[in-house]
Formats: sequence, structure tokens, C-alpha cells
Amino acid sequence: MISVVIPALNEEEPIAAVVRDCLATGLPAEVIVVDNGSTDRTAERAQAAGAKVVSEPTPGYGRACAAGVRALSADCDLVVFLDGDGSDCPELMPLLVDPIRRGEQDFVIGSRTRGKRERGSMNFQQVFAGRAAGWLLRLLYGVSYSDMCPFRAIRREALEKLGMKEQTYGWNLEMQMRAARARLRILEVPVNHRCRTGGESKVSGTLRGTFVAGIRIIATLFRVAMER
Ligand SMILES: Nc1nc2c(ncn2[C@@H]2O[C@H](COP(=O)(O)OP(=O)(O)OP(=O)(O)O)[C@@H](O)[C@H]2O)c(=O)[nH]1
Ligand SMILES: [Mg+2]
Repeated sequence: MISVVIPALNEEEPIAAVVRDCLATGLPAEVIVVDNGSTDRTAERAQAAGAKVVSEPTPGYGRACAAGVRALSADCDLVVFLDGDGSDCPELMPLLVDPIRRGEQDFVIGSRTRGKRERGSMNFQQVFAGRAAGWLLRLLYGVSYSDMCPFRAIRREALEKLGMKEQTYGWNLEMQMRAARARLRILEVPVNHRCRTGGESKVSGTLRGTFVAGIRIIATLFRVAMER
């Protein structure tokens, strides 16, 4: 059984379509939207579109993702993550989940840098950071990534064994590092990426967001790399 987890902070405009597009694939049995202290109607709209809404009032991207994992129903065995801003393409979900369902992979991650990107959907820093992280992880673990794409699928059992700790923006990178270190079977597939379909950017579109996320990602890289 497939579950989708979507961390969301003030995404009232795009969230309903994201949830509906996930359900329209016919793949997930549940779509969990983790409302991370939104002050708008994100929670109501997600619920009206068919999501199970979980509230995680303490801010933090990783904390929200972890809250979503804790809320998974007992029979879920495959988890898909994506953003709540409409920038990922839920219709491509089969590319991520099929290799896992066939028993060939444990972790399948999208790559926006290898896919078709709508103009303006990723800035230079994001593309560069994804490539640079991929290069470092190849040196550290011998696994090639080209992005820190939020759209990804992983076997639940494998995820729960990774021991994820990051509470904020380093979550995506931490999962990639731990998956590589745990020698999971990993596949990267090109995915298309769009500009967010409404609402406001919290991360790459703002100077503060870029700075905070950058610091957290670098801190995560060091922390996980130094762990024994
Ligand atoms: N739970 C949680 N989610 C967050 C937080 N900040 C951002 N998000 C979500 O993380 C995703 C990525 O944030 P965005 O604002 O889209 O950042 P971005 O993709 O760099 O910027 P855009 O170019 O505007 O898409 C979205 O689904 C946000 O709702 C946060 O502090 N907590
Ligand atoms: Mg975004």
C-alpha cells in the first residue's frame, strides 16, 4: 500500500490540486498533508480535497515529514514525498513507485536537474547545490545523485531503519546520505518540474529562506558525514 506525505506551510492556493493530482494517479491509498503551523486555509483545503491532515505546530520541514511518517497507516509499505506547492508532477508517480513495487529498488528519487524544467522553476543556487551535493556524495559513498529533489519514494521499512534526525531543511539530503550509507538499492529518475502553482515561496525565492536552508543543508552534510 502506497501513502503520500506532503509537508505544507501556508499553501492554501496550490494544495488542493496537489492532493487531487496524487489521488488521480490511483496509486496512493492515503495522502497525508502535514500542516506545519499554517495561518491560512491549507488544512481545510487539503482535507476537502481528500487528504488526511496531520498538524505539526512546531516549524521545520524535516519535523513535518517525520510527523507524516508517524501518521502512516499500519498497512502502508511504500512512502512517496512531494512538496505542497504544485511544483512537482504527481502524474509521474509511477516512475518512482514502480521500480520499488517490482522489488528492484528501495529508494527512487526524482532529479529535476536531469528532467524538463519550466523556466524559472529552479534558480541557479538550487541547481548548483544539487549537483555539488551529488558530487560530494559520490566521493563519500560512491552513489550518484544530481539533485536534492523532494519528490521521492522509499520502502517504508527501509525509511524507518535509516534513523532520520534532521528537523528542518536538511531532511532531503539526510535521507539521500543515509540511504547511500545503508547501501539501499537507489535509482534516480529524471522528473519534470514546474513553477509553484500559487502562493508564496518560503525557501529559494527569498534571501532569508535561501540562507537558512543553505546553512541547514551544509550542517546536515557535515553532521551525517562525521557520524560513525
Ligand atoms: N512543513 C514545512 N514545510 C515547509 C516549510 N517551509 C517550506 N515548506 C514547504 O516546503 C516546500 C518547499 O518550499 P517552497 O516555498 O516551495 O520552496 P522552494 O521550492 O525553494 O521555492 P519555490 O520556487 O517558491 O517553489 C513547500 O511545500 C512548502 O510548503 C516549513 O518550515 N515547514
Ligand atoms: Mg517549491
